[in-house]
Amino acid sequence: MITLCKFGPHFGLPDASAFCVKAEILLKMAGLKYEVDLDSFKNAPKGKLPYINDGGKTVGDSTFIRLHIEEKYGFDFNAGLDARAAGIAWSAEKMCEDHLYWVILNDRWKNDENFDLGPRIFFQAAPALIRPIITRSVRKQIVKGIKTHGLGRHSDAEIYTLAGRAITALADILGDNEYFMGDKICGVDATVFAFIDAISAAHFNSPMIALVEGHKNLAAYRDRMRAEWFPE
Ligand SMILES: N[C@@H](CCC(=O)N[C@@H](CS)C(=O)NCC(=O)O)C(=O)O
Repeated sequence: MITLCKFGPHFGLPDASAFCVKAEILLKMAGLKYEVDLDSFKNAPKGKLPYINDGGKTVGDSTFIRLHIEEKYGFDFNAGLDARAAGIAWSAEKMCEDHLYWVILNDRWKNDENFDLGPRIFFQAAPALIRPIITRSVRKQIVKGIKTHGLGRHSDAEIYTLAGRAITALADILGDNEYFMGDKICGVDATVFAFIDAISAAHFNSPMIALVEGHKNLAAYRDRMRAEWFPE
């Protein structure tokens, strides 16, 4: 049996982390049975979620989970894509994970109002006496990480200019397709959906909502994917 370790649904999203949503869709897409564990962050092999335990083997990181499914179960997440399409799909996936991810972090962790609406809940389990210290220290560390990455050195206006270009690029690749790369679902859909859904979450206040809604095809794709993979 496969166990998927993730954070759990928050903020009106299937999971607080887009990487966990991606991993869960990949498991579903491959038709694998799995159970969910929301309480094992402490055992994460890379200190991050998601990870899976598959019959005693632990695999950390959503992309390595994908590779594990491909290798162990022979499922081809690129089925039907030629080399050029597979290249575009991989580039789009990494633009979501290594670029838009930082915009999501910036929106949720730097902005005071969004921090109170979102990440602050992760510290509720900490003892009341030290909760403010832990909350402040982790928040400071994450905001520093966004700066170290580089995105955090831009003004908000500059960040949303860059993010807007990335959203437009995704909307342009999607075009009138049913799925991201055409009429058939493939691995990249798990990632693009997860990040578009997270970045446009109505729970938070962000210009990203209007940027996504401004692309009718992308917003409709997000809604279709949500209905298909998380009907609950
Ligand atoms: N490259 C990883 C990224 C996973 C990741 O960044 N997870 C974040 C949540 S979005 C996490 O677990 N953060 C907790 C921490 O850093 O302490 C993947 O694809 O799974």
